[in-house]
Amino acid sequence: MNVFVLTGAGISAESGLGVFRGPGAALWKRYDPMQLATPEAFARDPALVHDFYNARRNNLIAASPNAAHVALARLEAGLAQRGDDLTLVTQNIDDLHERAGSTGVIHMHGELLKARCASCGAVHDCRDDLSTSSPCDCAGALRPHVVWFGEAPLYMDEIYAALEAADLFVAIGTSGAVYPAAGFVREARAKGVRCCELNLEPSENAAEFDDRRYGPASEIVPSWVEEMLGS
Ligand code: BV8
Ligand code: ZN
Repeated sequence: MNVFVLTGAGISAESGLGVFRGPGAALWKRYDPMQLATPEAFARDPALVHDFYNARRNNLIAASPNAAHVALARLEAGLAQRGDDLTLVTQNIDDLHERAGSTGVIHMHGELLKARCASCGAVHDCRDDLSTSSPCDCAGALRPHVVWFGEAPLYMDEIYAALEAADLFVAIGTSGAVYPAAGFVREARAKGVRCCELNLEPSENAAEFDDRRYGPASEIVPSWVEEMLGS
């Protein structure tokens, strides 16, 4: 059995990381992610965009994975033990899945703890604040290694291959507002794959799901994983 899980900001909400929409979005008092997560914003005011990501990076470093992240790591190990497979694709740029023990996490929107050189394209680990004077070894300027609105998401070939092979599609903590991620459920449905939504409240594409469970991820994801591994 091949399980495809797509996670969004909601799975990290109870770890104290901001969500973009819906309950908890008020966390972004000082910054509007929709305005700042764009190449245009970075070109216009790189220092402000660096501040936005520096604040999130420091918040992430102080945060911890929650029971939902831990449950998905348990699911990966449990499925592998019985010869089944989990593909975990996340829209999130945090490393909480990895810190909870998940491996091979596909970060389609990039990673907050990495920086990319605008000149040579090199990707560096990054746990410190970035600024307009953060040079790469090649002396080029560094930007967050993050996919902004209008930029191409990463690993799309790998993602569509995993979608093609999936027997079960599960979306966790995502509003279904951002494409192409929001379209994955339609790809899965078109192949007759069973689709399940785990969220605090119905997402924009809730109607596309066969099975819908609502509640905080830290509660509904562990119970769903227990069911999956018990089955
Ligand atoms: C692209 C990184 C093309 C930055 C992000 C149709 C097709 C293709 C593109 C488009 C299209 N229509 C529009 C577009 C353009 C755009 C788009 O989708 N715009 C939207 C606003 C309409 N898409 C793009 O620009 C994408 N690029 O398509 O390029 C292309 C292709 C090839 C070649 C060249 C170009 C790129 C989008 C990526 C943008 N970057 N993140 C950063 O993080 O700063 S997206 C950003 O939104 C985050 O990654 C976030 O995760 C993501 C999606 O949001 P969600 O994860 O769903 O989170 P959200 O806050 O929305 O919702 C939270 C959910 O959690 C809610 O449902 C809530 O109920 C739930 N929740 C809250 N608390 C809990 C909870 N659930 C459980 N428990 C809780 N406790
Ligand atoms: Zn460089």
